[in-house]
Amino acid sequence: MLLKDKRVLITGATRGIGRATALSCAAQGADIGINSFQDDAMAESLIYEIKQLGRRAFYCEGDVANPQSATDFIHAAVQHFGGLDVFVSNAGICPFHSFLDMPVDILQRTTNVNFLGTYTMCQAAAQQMVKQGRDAQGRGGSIIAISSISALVGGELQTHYTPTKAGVHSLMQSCAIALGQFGIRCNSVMPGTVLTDINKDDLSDPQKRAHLEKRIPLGRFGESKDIANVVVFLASDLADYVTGASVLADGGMFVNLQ
Ligand code: RM4
Repeated sequence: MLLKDKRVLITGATRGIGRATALSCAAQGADIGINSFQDDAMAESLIYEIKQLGRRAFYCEGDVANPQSATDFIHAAVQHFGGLDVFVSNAGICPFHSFLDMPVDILQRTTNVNFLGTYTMCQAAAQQMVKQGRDAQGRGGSIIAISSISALVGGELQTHYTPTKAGVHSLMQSCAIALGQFGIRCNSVMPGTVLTDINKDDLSDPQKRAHLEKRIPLGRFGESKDIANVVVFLASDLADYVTGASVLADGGMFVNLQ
């Protein structure tokens, strides 16, 4: 039980990487608080699955692009669990679109969800962790943000998206410095191409799918569970000396030039 009795909060938790992370953390002994945006049925089914694993769970609906959602989510954690030990900022969108005719509303929504949402959520989580103080082992908490391989490389249809993932990566580095004095660790995970709702349409193009798959030395796209496993490690006490790090989980895609 790598996460026994830890209180873990996850944004965008009802689908894909977020859902896999919630279930993996619960399977490792954690109680789970979930956030999602207007996805109540999926949230209720996830709450049921977590409780079937014998763990506590609560759901706090909210749009991460609205800073009030951060306040509400942390308040709910205090109400239900007395606080939190781990915060996972996972919520993100990637509405693929060409650069030259990128509508401002798509650019703004992507920025507000992926970067502003991560910033305000992690800030609210850190404020509560600081208020809680360190535990008997001197641990102050673990904050994990889901960045991407796209923090390191570009995408023709992702000019609005890749900068947000680079920003998430950089935010965790700076938060690691700002929060180390409180014993709070901050790290990012960089998934490669993981099959989820976010890229279902994009990867329905057989040529693009084959191009990407050919670039992966392990020969397969990632699954949400592959990323959840990395989050469990960073959330656990096994990562006690890991902060400011970025863990690339991409099947070798990034390094594979030739
Ligand atoms: C990831 C990466 C994947 C893409 C998703 C939407 O960061 O760019 O290739 O499918 O985003």
